[in-house]
Amino acid sequence: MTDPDLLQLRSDSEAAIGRADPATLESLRIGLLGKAGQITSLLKSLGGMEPEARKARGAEVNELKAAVTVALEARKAILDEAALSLRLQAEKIDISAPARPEVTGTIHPISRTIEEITAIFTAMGFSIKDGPDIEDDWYNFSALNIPAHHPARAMMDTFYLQADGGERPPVLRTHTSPVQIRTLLQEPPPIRIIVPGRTFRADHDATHSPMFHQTEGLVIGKDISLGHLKGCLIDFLRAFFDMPQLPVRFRASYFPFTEPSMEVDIGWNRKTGEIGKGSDWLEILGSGMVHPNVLANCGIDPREYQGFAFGVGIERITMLKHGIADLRLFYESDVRWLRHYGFSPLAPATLHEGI
Ligand code: 2NM
Repeated sequence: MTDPDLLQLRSDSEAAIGRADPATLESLRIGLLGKAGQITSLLKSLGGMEPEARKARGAEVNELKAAVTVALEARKAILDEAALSLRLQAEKIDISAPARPEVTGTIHPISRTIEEITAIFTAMGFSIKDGPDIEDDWYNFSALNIPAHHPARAMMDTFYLQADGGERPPVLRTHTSPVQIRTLLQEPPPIRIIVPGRTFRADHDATHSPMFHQTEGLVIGKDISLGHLKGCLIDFLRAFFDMPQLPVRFRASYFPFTEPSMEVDIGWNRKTGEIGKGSDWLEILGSGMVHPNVLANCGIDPREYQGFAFGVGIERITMLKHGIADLRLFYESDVRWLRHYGFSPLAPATLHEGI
């Protein structure tokens, strides 16, 4: 480059660029290389020149343009780098700072029991199902072989909802069995499910709550026997109470939806409340072979398929396992009670492997 004007422009530009902040840098770029920029105008002026002169002048102006472009890019890189390190500095995390005191919650004992029950049964190959809290009369009673005059349907036991004129009055489910019915209607056997969930009965005292929790189970296949029922429930109870030798007894009983039906008792000491010791028996769950009428109501041929079902009250077995005296405390949301009986969210369920 020989033209002193171009040399001057180059050194002035380079000096200004070298000091520029981001905004100034941009206006310098526009002033030099923008549509009406100085260097752009110089390039445009080449058009009116003689070929010889244009060639020499063009080389000079292009050299100027290249030098200014390099200077602009170099300055931009420096400014970007500075902005980044400023940001990194501002966003720096002091990993040596002491932790803020955390307020950790606890797992409610009901949730914990449901987790444990599902852990045990999923290890045995069961799947988990759920369904609506609001059912209708057919799913909750009729399909389960509970006839119209059965006392379980009485106004006293069941929360009936306003009927919309249809044939089937809506009710809050009194057990989770409607989900078993829905499954029997939807899926071909073999079936192996448990259904944990909320259930409702019009009943309220120290041992009954209008809302409580159940887990019911259902196994259907071509050759499921009472032996399977016994083995399954003995394994479950021994895993749940963490006692490989827990005494378990099956006692004949009656449910409309099973035949034969059996109440299941575990050994305990009535005086001390200790489970697994002593010579007394404590009723813990209900079970039986699914009644042929129930299978037929769901379109399954009872001559081809059979199976067993059972139901356990979550609150009840939670109270027994942890020595909780009053059912009502489960629902009071008293933080002191929850701190005492709740479980750490990080403590793993103890029974994942069954027994
Ligand atoms: C119990 C006791 C015995 C039961 C039966 C059924 C169904 F849908 F398969 F018929 N579900 N649950 C059952 C059987 C429930 O609870 C104490």
